[in-house]
Amino acid sequence: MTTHLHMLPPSVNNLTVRVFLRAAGLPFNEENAWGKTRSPEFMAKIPAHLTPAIEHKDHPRGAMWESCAIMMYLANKHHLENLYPTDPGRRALVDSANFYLTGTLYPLIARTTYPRLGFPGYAGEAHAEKDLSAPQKESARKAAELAVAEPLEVFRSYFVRDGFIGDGASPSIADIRLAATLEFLALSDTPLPAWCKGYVGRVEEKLGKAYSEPAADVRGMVAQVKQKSA
Ligand SMILES: N[C@@H](CCC(=O)N[C@@H](CS)C(=O)NCC(=O)O)C(=O)O
Repeated sequence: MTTHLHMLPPSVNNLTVRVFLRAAGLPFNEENAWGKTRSPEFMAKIPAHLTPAIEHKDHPRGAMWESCAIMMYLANKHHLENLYPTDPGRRALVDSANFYLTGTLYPLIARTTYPRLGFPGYAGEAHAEKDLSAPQKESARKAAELAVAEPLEVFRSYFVRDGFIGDGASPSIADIRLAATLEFLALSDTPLPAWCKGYVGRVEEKLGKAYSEPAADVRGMVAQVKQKSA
């Protein structure tokens, strides 16, 4: 059964599921959701107006969102052991990494990079506050950038070590989520640690075109933003 993916090409949340669908070899089609996420048609299916979102006939509501939950659903449904191990210990590593990423690391990366990408900030964040001055916003952005180092080091020392998350011989859904996320860190002033570069390279080498083809959309936009600010 074909999965219909609503996606935004320059987004790393979306890159995650775009890589996953290709790596899993599942039948899918992609629709660019640019300008559509707040439309009544879209919100009737996906009330959170978020991408990535999939439509799938078997799903109890017919559609769902959240990158990690989408990968978990499809990996469970299609018994994708390599991408989402069933051994409880290995699965715990994968789940823990994904929750830590979406709950702790990603919000910092968003506050670091969204102002530079021109993406909207979430309500209450400095970047989204009209009354704050540019230096105040930059100081908040910089604080988030500096705070990225700690969770990143946790990923290195606890989850990734010298291999892949979940201790398998090939990338899991948590590696797809982390490698995709790291793509945006090319926009911070702090250089990406060497281990991150090696790690993304390892994930990309194992996944091949499944990673590099959709990653080109994110990399192209990151390069454009860097060129403009140079
Ligand atoms: N935690 C979510 C984040 C999804 C998200 O923030 N999606 C953004 C693009 S990066 C979006 O679709 N925004 C459109 C909107 O809010 O209308 C995930 O991992 O899927």
